[in-house]
Amino acid sequence: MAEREREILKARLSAADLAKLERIGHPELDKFVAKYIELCEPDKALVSSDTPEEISFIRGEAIREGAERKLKIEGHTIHFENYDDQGRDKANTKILVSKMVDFGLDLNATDRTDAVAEVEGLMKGIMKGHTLFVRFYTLGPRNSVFSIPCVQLTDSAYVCHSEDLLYRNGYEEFTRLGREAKFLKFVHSQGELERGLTGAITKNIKLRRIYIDLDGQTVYSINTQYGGNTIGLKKLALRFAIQAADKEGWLAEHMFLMGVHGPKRRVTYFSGAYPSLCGKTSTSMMTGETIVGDDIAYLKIVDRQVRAVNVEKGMFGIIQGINSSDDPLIWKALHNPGDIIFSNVLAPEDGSVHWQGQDAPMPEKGINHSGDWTPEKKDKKDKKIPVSHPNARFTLALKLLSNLDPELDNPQGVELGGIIYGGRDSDTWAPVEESFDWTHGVITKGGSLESETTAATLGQEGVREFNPMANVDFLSIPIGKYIRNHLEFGARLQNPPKIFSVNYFLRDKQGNWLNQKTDKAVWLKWMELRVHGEVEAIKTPTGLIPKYEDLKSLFEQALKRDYSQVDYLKQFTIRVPESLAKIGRIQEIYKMIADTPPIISSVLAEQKERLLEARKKFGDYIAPEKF
Ligand code: SPV
Ligand code: MN
Repeated sequence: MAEREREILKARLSAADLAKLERIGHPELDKFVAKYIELCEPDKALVSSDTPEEISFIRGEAIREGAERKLKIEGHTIHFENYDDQGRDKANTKILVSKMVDFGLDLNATDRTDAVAEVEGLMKGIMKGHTLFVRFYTLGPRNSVFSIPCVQLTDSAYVCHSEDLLYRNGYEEFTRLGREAKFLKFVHSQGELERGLTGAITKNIKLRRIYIDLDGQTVYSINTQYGGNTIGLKKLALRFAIQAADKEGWLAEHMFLMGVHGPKRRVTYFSGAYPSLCGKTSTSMMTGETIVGDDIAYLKIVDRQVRAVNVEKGMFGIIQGINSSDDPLIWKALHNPGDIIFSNVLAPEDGSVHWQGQDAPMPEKGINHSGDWTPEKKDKKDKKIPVSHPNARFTLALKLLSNLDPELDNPQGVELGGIIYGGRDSDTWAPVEESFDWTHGVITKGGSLESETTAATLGQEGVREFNPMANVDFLSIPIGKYIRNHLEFGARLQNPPKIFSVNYFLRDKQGNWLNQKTDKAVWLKWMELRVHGEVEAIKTPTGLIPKYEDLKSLFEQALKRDYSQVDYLKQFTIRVPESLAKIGRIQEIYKMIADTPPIISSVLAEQKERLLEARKKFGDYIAPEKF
């Protein structure tokens, strides 16, 4: 270790902890740790080599610091953030670039030199009175072509606790790789804390900054506590992974990964990309299937097949709406002993928790994301404050779930049979539809994904937002390039996974939902059969849809429910005006995006032609039997 770094580190680290860094022996790592110790001035720093004692000590620190409180079920804790810090801060999350690039869409990029100077200025002395934790993790399974080593510096024991649940510990991997390790760097500080009813909360929300330095492969996150802003390995690392994937010819996606169980014990793996709050986690948790992951997957080509891994090993899931009938497996995990963090839900005095959409009577009072709470409490805009925040979450390791797929840690990943894209769409897409081929799927499904805004995000409800591959919030390369990479990826495959769309949010003209939450179990079974060519489909202008008889028997098998022809007709009628309007919107967007692959406009134009033809023959709303 260089003398200068040794001096700085010695002042804040125990001899044993210094030795942990020396065992890795990576000069860039030493420099990184020393630099931020010098700048942020924590009272002390701890290096963890991932022993159970260290991990349990840090977990205890989260409680001692006031970031978490114990609940009555063994292993459960509750954590709160500042009332204005309970979601991803898109405005203050910026990607730093040394040369301005035309990304096609506004990705909130800014000049690197100025932004680094700004954020480092704000970081001066920011950890005074705090302990800095130095932690090692890997994205993806260890010792695998998929894995990416990461170093997290944070003064939050809650962030460490969350990462211990969500990611594979990486100290061993760093010692194995030594100075060969090419790693991603994350530095986080909660900033100055305010102590109140909800614990130790970040005070200076106005100085919240989440800066992703693409050239420096470093993320700065300060004055925030919400996991999506602070847990470096989650969406912050995804920006780097997308860049690496772009350079190396693979895909880094906002996708679940699950095993769908077909006839004769066959398991077919699917990945699925949906914007936040569109049913991604609940799909991956369908009863009867097995989960590999619910949020981020890496896809690589091995022997001309797609193999995929879950980047994580835990779940940071939305808790709103989780109840014993719709999500029985999560519900069970949340009501049994185990290491679980609840955030921004209601904590009544008896040590239980309560959230919106739970099937239990609502408590009269308690402490929630807004502080002291009763059902009458209103916010500054005179709106009733719900019992829990719409983005309230639970964090747990997947091993707590009874439906965990055995392949989670397979360093080779799983072979992918199908890819699903889903958004919140009240009037256009059918509940499930297969694309004609890879290119058609990339362009008209993933690349045309839109989602209607919900009450969970700021701004107007029901506005359609373009969100290609549900990954737009995390892109770090030009959008045209990103889509092109998908097209080229498919061209290298012998037998590409089938691409499907799903829509759980279809309504009739009166605004009634056309599906029940559990219907997705049937769509999954149908897609599984399609991957193996075991069920026929109807060819419509927009894709391939199920036949009534097949769904009827799948509803019977999977849900023990009768499925009527009337329901089928409502759900699968081709809605020509809405489909044409959608193509129009998507065409307009791609026209404005530089470097759009020309095939996008021809595939969309062909789809439009097919719809116009059909309209001539059959009118605006066409029953599937017409095709
Ligand atoms: C999402 O919003 O898509 C999440 C949670 O998975 S966050 O970590 O905030 O991205
Ligand atoms: Mn997500």
